[in-house]
Amino acid sequence: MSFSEDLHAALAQRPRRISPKYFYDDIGSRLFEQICELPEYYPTCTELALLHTHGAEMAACIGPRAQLVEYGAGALRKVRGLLDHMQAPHAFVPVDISGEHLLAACADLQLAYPALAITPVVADFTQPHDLPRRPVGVRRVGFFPGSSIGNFSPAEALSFLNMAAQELRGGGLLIGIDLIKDPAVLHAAYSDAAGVTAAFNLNLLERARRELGAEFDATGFAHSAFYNAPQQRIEMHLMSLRQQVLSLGDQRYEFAAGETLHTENSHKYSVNGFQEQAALAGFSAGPVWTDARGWFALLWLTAPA
Ligand code: AVI
Repeated sequence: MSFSEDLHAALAQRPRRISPKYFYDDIGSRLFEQICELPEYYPTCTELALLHTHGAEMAACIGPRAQLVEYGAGALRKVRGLLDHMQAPHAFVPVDISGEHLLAACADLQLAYPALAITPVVADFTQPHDLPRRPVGVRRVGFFPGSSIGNFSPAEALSFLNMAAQELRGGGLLIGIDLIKDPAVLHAAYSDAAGVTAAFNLNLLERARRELGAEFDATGFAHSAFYNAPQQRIEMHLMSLRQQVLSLGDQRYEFAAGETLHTENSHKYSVNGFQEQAALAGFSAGPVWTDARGWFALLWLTAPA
């Protein structure tokens, strides 16, 4: 489905909701990089610190001569914490849907690791995809940092884990998850003082204006982010501040005051709860690395044989 088809479908249904994948056009991707630098957005710096401090232990789990597959590779900053310690890596295989960004990030990485075989795969890793062949004696290991799995629904998360368990048979998965914590910390992280997350959320509508000619009053929508405790997730919405109409193509979509377009879920986990989910897909739990505040975790999961 295209952005246009998905947006029409999202606006026609109640409650209104759309996939967060539409955040990431060029402007949205740049805004996300800015979010990662915000003082309130702890996941990025916490995970980078874990990789920096425990990279050697993680590389020991990965083992020698591994084919390392990164799912949804962004700027390829985090993998450096592993590559610095991995023993004779066979290849690094970043998989990402955005070919242009992926190739640019690979070129940068190659400069820093000239001897590393980098084989980018331009694909949506949530859909069936091909990976480079894995020679006999080479272990395939997945890397899925950033708690990106938190943006999947529980069913999507399980289907990712099922796919990964098959693709990584005989190897393992190193995955970052954001942990359940004081909602005040979460609220600050998803409604930052500088308003970058608000701009990131509102960019979805701006993108619809740029790409699809959508017409609406930008001052009529506000960023809304809150922790839904029973569902253990941050929800992001675009909330209509008054009764208004958004036009898309030849359709007019009415918004009541307070009505929202639900744009993202960001699930938070307990370590045990996540390990139980992974076990349903056939993974067995291994070492876990968390920060002193217990806000974020990297988990090693052994794939089925
Ligand atoms: C990409 N993903 C893991 C981010 C998150 O925290 O769920 C996206 C994000 N949304 C708002 N801020 C960051």
